[in-house]
Amino acid sequence: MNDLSMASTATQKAFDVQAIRRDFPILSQQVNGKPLVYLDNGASAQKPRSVLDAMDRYYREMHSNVHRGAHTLGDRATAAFEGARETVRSFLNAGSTREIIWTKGTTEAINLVANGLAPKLKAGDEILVSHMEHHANIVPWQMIAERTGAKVVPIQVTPAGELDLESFDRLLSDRTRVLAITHVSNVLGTINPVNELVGKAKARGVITLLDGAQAVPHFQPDVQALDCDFYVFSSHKLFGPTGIGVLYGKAALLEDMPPYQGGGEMIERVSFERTTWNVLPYKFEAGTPAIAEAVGLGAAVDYLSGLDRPAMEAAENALMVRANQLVETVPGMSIIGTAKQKVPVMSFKIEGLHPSDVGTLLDQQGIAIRTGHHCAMPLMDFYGVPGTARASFAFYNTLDEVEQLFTALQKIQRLFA
Ligand code: C6P
Repeated sequence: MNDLSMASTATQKAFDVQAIRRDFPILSQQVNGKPLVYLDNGASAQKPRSVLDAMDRYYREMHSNVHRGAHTLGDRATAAFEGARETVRSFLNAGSTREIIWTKGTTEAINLVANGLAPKLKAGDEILVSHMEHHANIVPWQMIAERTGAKVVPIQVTPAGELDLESFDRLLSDRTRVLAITHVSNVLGTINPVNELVGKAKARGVITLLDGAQAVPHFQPDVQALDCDFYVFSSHKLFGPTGIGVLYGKAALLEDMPPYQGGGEMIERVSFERTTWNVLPYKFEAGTPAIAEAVGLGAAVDYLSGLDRPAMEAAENALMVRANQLVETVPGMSIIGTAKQKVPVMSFKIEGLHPSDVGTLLDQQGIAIRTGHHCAMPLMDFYGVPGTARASFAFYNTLDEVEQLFTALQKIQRLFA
């Protein structure tokens, strides 16, 4: 073991990853006769017992509809639901729970904002995105562009997978109305310099949206310090349940936007002559919400808050360091995305092997990764590949699992490349 990997082992011990793993029941199973090595956290992360228990307890002891019932269960459900909103507000350091809107996930949150901003857009306006966006932060804007005559303009990336800041400076202009950009790339792991981007955009009066789907599982954003107008993420990547996500938006902008969907809950008063909207955040929450899921997300945030965050980030970094060291042990393997600032996400290809075959062969050894275009086709086109294999790590992964991944890749390369 060299100095770096000894330091990595020490970091993992300090973090006590084995104790953490015991909080995640799903991790202790066998898959295809081998202990599960779950390295598909970027697609969806696993849930700690406290999340499962919170949702179970919610259904056993307090389920009812929220904001409606004149009875005790209704009050309990509402308190749990709104308590989760406060937990998320605090996690993001938003100024008010009025600025925390529940959505189905990142995708719905971006669609909501794109639709809400449509009345502000006209022919000739530009919406700046980047070449490394997930489709969820491209397609909704294209749909709005089609409706309004605005144009979606991509900021270039460099071959290393960093945002090309010269391209950004060149493209940010008087025509730019919206900057919608990912905080962290799901394919490359790149952490974008969002403070700088938002600062420059704001100086020109541009509305800013940050896609935090891949950021929040690794670090805690502060939306007031970022000063972005919107910040969005999904619960299921943040160790919470599926079916719920968050839109943070500055109250003044949200007030100014029309509702996204109509129905119950989002109204103040309905008549056939004139219907008026509810106050924030309910104006954007038509229909019965995902109550148990909100409770589960609140429990996930509480779980994360209980961890030693700096130790967690150091442990994740140690996984990435070790993975990078091992790349040269697999002949023909190369990494796509070598930005200086990265979360532990490793997209790779191996000469002579199709990514989907790599995924299938790893699965036979109990190792779960993701393969394909990762809903980032423009980025695949940029690198001239149909897809990549991607191992995405979470704080509950171990150095031993990194070693297992590479031992398996070496074997696959020897037998099949
Ligand atoms: N990326 C991945 O394997 P939803 O599906 O709404 O929860 O999240 C969409 C989304 C938006 N932005 C980014 C940066 C994302 O990574 C994702 C989801 C998963 O990379 C599934 S495609």
